[in-house]
Amino acid sequence: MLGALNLGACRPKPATPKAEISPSAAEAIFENPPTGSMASLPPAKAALRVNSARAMQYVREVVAIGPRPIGSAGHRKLEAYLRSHLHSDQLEEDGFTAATPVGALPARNFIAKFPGKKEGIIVVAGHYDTIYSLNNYVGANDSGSSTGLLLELASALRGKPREGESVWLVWLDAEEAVRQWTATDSLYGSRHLAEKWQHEGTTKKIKAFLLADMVGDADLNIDRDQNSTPWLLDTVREAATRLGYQSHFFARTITIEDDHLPFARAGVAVADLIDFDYGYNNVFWHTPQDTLDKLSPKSLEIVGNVLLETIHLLDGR
Ligand code: 1BN
Ligand code: ZN
Repeated sequence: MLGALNLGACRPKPATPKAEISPSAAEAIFENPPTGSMASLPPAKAALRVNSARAMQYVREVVAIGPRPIGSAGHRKLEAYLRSHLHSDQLEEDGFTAATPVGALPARNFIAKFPGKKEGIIVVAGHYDTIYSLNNYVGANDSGSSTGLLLELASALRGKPREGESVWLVWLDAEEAVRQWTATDSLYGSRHLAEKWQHEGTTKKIKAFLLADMVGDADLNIDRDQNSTPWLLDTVREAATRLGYQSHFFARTITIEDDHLPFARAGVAVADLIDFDYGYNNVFWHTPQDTLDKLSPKSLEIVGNVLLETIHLLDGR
């Protein structure tokens, strides 16, 4: 949707709150980083790291299922696949009905919980559905990469007691529009979960919401999104710089509507890590050319390790 995307200058520029975020929510997000966030000492223990080959294997297996739009056989297969990998991870299933332009469709978010010793929750999310009706579309990057990378993060976190905040990994459903991207035909899973968490009192415990979307492109250039929270983007940049990956981050500034928005509107600090330049001028996006051959395990490793390093930095703040 062109209305949702503003390809801005090719260099980072000061971010300003977008009109889509209410002034009060924006104020809460932009002005309330966790106490001492910028000046604290690094935490004692080293950050975890991902296994790039295993991450790529997860992506391969997800993509081998074929198209995964809501209501499809592929979607049900992927749900079973997620369950089989996450059953030991305090898995919560958040089933709901999406009211779409083509009628009511079953949808489901998956939440795997890795408890920490500190109060608070760091969320890492990505969507697992593919676009609704396009023949021969397997969505290797959008959404195979986020689905597989989150599974790898689960593998990295599993069985390792956490000193910091709890980490919740969230596989969001029904990000894609069923007909055409509008406020009501998109982001079904994230809108549902943000409302549920608000209701349950979870929102106020969330220290940061990190979103990964389209993170597998071999030519990795994560955009700086102006709907994300500046202090959290700065933390991501610091993590990337510590790992020597800064050249893959934030050379271009864009404004994107994605699964982070419902949480931003609820006052949560959010960062969308998305590479919205998939092939020259994004030509592979939402086309049958979104296939595995365009992806690289190295890109999954870069984003995965930057996410883990970001969690590590947040743990110490
Ligand atoms: C990202 C991947 N998005 C959909 N698939 C969100 C988006 C929607 C990005 C409209 C740009 C325009
Ligand atoms: Zn998409």
